[in-house]
Amino acid sequence: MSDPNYVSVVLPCYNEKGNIIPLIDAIHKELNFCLHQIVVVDDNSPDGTYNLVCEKKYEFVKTILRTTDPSLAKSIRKGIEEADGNIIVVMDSDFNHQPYYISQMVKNMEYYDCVSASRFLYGGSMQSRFRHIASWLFNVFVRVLTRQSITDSLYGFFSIKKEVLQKLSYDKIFWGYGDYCIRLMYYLQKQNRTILQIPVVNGERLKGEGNSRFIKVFFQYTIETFKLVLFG
Ligand SMILES: Nc1nc2c(ncn2[C@@H]2O[C@H](COP(=O)(O)OP(=O)(O)OP(=O)(O)O)[C@@H](O)[C@H]2O)c(=O)[nH]1
Ligand SMILES: [Mg+2]
Repeated sequence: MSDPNYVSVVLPCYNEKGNIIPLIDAIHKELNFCLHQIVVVDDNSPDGTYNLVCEKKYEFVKTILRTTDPSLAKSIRKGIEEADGNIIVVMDSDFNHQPYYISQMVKNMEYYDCVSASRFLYGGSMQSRFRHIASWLFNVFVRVLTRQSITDSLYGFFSIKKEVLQKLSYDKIFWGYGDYCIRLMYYLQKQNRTILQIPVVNGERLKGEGNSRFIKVFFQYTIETFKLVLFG
């Protein structure tokens, strides 16, 4: 804990057996300039993701198996709580969030409380035109409603100081799916935290199937954004 650059990368995963090992290796390589740890939080994936990671016996990987109450956001919370680092990186486990960006995120933590990846800054992008436009529009909606300025509150790829996270109420943020990120960015901006946004290109999922709940989650995210603004 005393090293100012001890980075914990939290990887929530569900059925990512084809992605998790190449991702761990890529992150380990990317962070070779600093002390780091990877925290894998698996929601009891039927495809054996958890055992696959355990079998590797990486000394820099902490593995957490959740067996009740599956939830992306609750997995991330668990990973944060179990992380030993003072800088936390949160990212997906399927290469949609590219490991290439982690080092510039971590290096900028010297100057900022949080570094947030954005697909909607000049230089950022996403392959699917439909998802790109829908996510952009939704982010505009969030900005108008909250009167805040982060350009991508949905992406869920960021680094943050643990001490900054600890000043927030985890119970108010970490539940549900990707909507936790809207709440996290909202409360960080309310506390006037310094946030650097960096443009990122969304990566291709390496293996397996992602979730196809795109329309459904947007409906849920809309309700959650209204609740956030109305009731804090
Ligand atoms: N622990 C945990 N992880 C989850 C859960 N659902 C999804 N994940 C992980 O969260 C990340 C994002 O989920 P995806 O299914 O890739 O969602 P997506 O990126 O919108 O979908 P694709 O574009 O199709 O990849 C991935 O790393 C998943 O493995 C869950 O219920 N629990
Ligand atoms: Mg994905």
